[in-house]
Amino acid sequence: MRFSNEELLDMYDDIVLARVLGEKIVEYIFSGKIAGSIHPCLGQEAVSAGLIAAFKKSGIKNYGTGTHRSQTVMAYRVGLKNFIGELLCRTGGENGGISGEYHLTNVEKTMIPATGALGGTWGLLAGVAWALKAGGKTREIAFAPYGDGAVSQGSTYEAMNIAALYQLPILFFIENNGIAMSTPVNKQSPLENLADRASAFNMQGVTVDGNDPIAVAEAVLEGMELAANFVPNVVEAKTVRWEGHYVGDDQSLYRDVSFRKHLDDIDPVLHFTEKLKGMGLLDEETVVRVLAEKTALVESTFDEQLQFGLPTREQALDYNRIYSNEAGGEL
Ligand SMILES: Cc1ncc(C[n+]2csc(CCOP(=O)(O)OP(=O)(O)O)c2C)c(N)n1
Repeated sequence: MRFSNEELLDMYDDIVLARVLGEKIVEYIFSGKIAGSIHPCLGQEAVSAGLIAAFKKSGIKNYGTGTHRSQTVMAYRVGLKNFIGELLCRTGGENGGISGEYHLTNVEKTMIPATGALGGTWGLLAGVAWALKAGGKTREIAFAPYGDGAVSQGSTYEAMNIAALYQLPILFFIENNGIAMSTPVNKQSPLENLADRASAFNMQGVTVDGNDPIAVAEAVLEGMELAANFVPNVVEAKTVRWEGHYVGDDQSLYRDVSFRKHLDDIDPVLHFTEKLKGMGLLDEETVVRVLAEKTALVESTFDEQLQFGLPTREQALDYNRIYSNEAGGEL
């Protein structure tokens, strides 16, 4: 195993943070603290924890985003406070409340925004990878994530083709949660593993258990190392979406929800907790403490960010903050 005991405990911190953040987001949407629609990450926490562990360990700078369910990855890139501020569209957020969750941007912090129309982000990140290579950067890569539905957009194949042809430093990551809105994977693709599409571009494609943060972290570490050596590749992590597509979506209208009676069987947080207990790294006291700490952190950060106001009309419409103005002069 590549991860030290300390790193595994850090991974545990992140998987618990992902669970707490996911649960609080659902709770706060229903209580009206958060306005708008968010895609809950519940059930997919091992993916976020594994990604963050790989990012921390690799020593490779990666530009990108998270999928619209990996809120903890976005928070990792810009900081929890700045992420939650943006989620609440408050002026204390990373972009002063004008980007919201999905368009969070700070290139210095490696946070590249995702496109609202699915399919664009991989192309955009292939462009980032091109710029890194053209700029002579070493050990800097683009990290391009998508869900199982989004990877079937035609533009993703253009991005994979260009990446493979020009040997760009990019890792394409598929967070396969088994369903895209209401369409299960087996109704969208004839493939058992979506990473197999990589072979059409002469790239390596690896599929791992997305409910196991260590498996995700190991595969992503290897994928990042390849990308840093100008070998673009694909990693797919298979997991399960527990909730509706967005908070408030009644998934029983399109999906057999009987699996929810047996969530313990597939709960990534529970399984990782048991694993670390079995290794003698965790005891019940630490489990209780970490949960309490993460809950207090997330709650206090929401409370703090709620003290900030919403952007004014002038701030929201300030084109100089929305568009790059590298050409100089005021727009
Ligand atoms: C081009 C385009 N079509 C449709 C949508 C609406 N939409 C937003 S998320 C989503 C489902 C994406 O599924 P998947 O990629 O599997 O991610 P998941 O939501 O399961 O995490 C859809 C269809 C969109 N944003 N862009």
